[in-house]
Amino acid sequence: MKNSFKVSLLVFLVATSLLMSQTPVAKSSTAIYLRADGSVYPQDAPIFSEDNVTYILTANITESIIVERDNIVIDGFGHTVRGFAGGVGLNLTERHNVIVQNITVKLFQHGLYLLRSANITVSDSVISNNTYGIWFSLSSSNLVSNNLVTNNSYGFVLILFSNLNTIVRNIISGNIYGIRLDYISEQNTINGNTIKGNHGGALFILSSNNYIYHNNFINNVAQVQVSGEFQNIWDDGYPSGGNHWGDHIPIDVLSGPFQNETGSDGIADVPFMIDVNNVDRYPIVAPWSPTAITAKVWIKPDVLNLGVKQGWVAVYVGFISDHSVGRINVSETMVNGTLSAEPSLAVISDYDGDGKSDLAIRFNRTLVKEYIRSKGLTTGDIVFKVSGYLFDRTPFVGYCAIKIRMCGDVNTDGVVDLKDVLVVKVAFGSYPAHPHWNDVADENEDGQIDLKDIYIVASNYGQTYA
Ligand SMILES: [Ca+2]
Ligand SMILES: [Ca+2]
Ligand SMILES: [Ca+2]
Ligand SMILES: [Ca+2]
Repeated sequence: MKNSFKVSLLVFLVATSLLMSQTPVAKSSTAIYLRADGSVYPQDAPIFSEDNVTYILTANITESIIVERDNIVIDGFGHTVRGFAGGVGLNLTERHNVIVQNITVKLFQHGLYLLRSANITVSDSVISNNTYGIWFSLSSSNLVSNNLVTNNSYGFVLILFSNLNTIVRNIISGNIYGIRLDYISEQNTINGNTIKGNHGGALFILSSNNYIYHNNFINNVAQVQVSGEFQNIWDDGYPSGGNHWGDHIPIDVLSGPFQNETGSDGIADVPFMIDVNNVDRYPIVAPWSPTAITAKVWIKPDVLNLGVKQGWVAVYVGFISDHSVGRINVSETMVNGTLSAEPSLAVISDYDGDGKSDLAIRFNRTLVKEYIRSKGLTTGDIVFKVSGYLFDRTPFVGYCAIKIRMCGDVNTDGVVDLKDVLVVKVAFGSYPAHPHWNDVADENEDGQIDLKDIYIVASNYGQTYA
């Protein structure tokens, strides 16, 4: 009773202080702006961009970065954004499709601030000595991976309906609280992290249906606290397993989904109870290893016509290491953490002819197109991250860029005009083995270039795409 009262009081106090800190103040005189039009203000700020898509820090800075542009990459190039115990390091309010990588953000009130933000990726960065390392409010479908999050008051805060975020393979150490989920933040995945030496490893308030598995909880004063009767999912079933609980030395002489068969299996014989609603049924005995295998990835078609309705997008995966692609669990393989493969259509061949097998996996083209369109993209390059697991839970990841275009825009320059007609005209009458064959001219993808293709270009004539 005494303890639960203390926890409730603590929760109340912290919740009050969190809610009061909702709106960070950044002084405009100490901020660098990445403007919606692509420009950087002030002009002499040490942030360089050649294409207004990738922004590179060329020096350490002591200003906040206020991001007003979507669909960009901010690469710190190893540099530091340093505050003075107040303000916001990177303000990503209402941003979409922003990648932040290779940056150190320290000594701010909010290191990275997400409010009504989606599809933000934060990776390969150091987030340290902030009050709130990464703050998510009303922000969903973001990815935070491979970061060192250390010595903050709170490493992560997900609050106010921040759902479907993925926190994966981070080292979260030396914070007062490693991760805090609060006020109806649900269906977040916390996977493959090492959560070590924090006062509280993870704190869940008014939040349920989050997936927490394959993390290492080591030497936190309180590994996990859950307030009230909220249920979260603490394992990935059998034999995939749950989390490694460093302070819990498990007995492992039995195996099987009910742990009633003879023989050890790397899964504790007894579940790990956080409370009655929060049980890791299959704690893993050894620490989870977060190292992902690097995959080579190719995608076909490599110019994807968003106007074509039917068919598949084929993804080919090969490994540089000695791992076998035959060990890939196809049903868990994803594009950009969102799109699932069609497991029945996987085939092994040697796609690039290097003597090592590659796995071909198919993704429903309509779903791929919907995904791309949901990001507001119609023309240009898109990077697909292909990731998944081998059957032994070893993760793999690889990347591939393809071009996308709309119907009629054969040369992918964002406008349907005479140039597109000419490309089709040059290839007119051809088929795949023909010397004049050009697959981008085959608008309807029926294996021949004829009047139907001319018709599609003509009927889209004059269209422009952003
Ligand atoms: Ca066992
Ligand atoms: Ca190969
Ligand atoms: Ca064109
Ligand atoms: Ca055709």
